[in-house]
Amino acid sequence: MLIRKRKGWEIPEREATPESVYCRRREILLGAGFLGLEGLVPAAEGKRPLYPAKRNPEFTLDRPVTEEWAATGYNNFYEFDPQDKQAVKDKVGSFVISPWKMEVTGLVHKPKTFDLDDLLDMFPLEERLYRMRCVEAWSMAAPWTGFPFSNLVKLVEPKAEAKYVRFWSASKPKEMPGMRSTPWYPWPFFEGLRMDEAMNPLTMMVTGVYGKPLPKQNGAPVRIVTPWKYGYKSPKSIVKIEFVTKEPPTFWNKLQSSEYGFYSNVNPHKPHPRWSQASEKVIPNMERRPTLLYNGYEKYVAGLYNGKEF
Ligand SMILES: Nc1nc2c(c(=O)[nH]1)N[C@H]1C(S)=C(S)[C@@H](COP(=O)(O)O)O[C@H]1N2
Ligand SMILES: [Mo]
Repeated sequence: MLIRKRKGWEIPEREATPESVYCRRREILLGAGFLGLEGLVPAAEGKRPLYPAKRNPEFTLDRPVTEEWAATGYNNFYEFDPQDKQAVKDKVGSFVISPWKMEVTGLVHKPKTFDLDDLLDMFPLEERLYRMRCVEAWSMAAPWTGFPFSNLVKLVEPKAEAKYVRFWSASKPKEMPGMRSTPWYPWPFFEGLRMDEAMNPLTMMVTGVYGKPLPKQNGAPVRIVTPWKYGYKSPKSIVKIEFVTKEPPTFWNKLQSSEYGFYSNVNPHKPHPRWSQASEKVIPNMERRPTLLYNGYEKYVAGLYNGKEF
């Protein structure tokens, strides 16, 4: 549900209410009528608006936020089009994203299948400005909305043997023309993170961008974002998450292990076998900028590694 940008005076209780309460949209909208907000919220359901979520000021950028038309019009989502990034947005029309179930299973004490609506009610949403770097060397910066993935991990209570997390994207060939045109790919798209990477405060479960629900081409209705890694470590349209003991296989590693490792941390000093990673091209104008180690997130993630995991 989209609403116009509110002015500060319109929701004084926003300041008076703890964030955790404010963002739970099934909370009764106390005083909404008094404040004249009936037209802005689905009062009949007693829900609060999810978007736009309050921006977390901790995450700042060294560059402008990519314009929305560019970030939602230039996409890697091979299930829809494995060649033309600008065509993905035009091929997602048949993709059904509601209802949506996401199963969380494996080595956990409390496995659970979430309905997307329930997931949205579970944790307060926040907006974060993150840089994003594709292994192909294009980059952008987007205002993602979601919650720390660690919130979900804690909720399902991983067992001590759980050392890695596996992710599976949706597999709906009837709705995904790129899957049909590339039957030789090992569909569905699958990815993974080490447990400490999954628990890192940077790792976000994302449901929105630009103050609205995620567009389909950006991974609706729910994806992961790991901004210190190349883009393919941020799987889109997730249907299943599994906690496992061993390092899981990943889609691009399975296809070409010499070019795409499990860690895939952004590193200007480690060239891709077929191109340099020393600089990146910022969409949409493709002006060059130097690539940053861990995409500029060294202070958050360098402690996870011994310096060799790239
Ligand atoms: N399921 C799935 N997830 C995916 C991909 C994909 O093809 N399929 N592409 C990845 C790659 S290579 C990148 S760079 C990012 C792009 O995200 P964006 O289109 O939102 O910028 O999504 C990642 N997640
Ligand atoms: Mo990518």
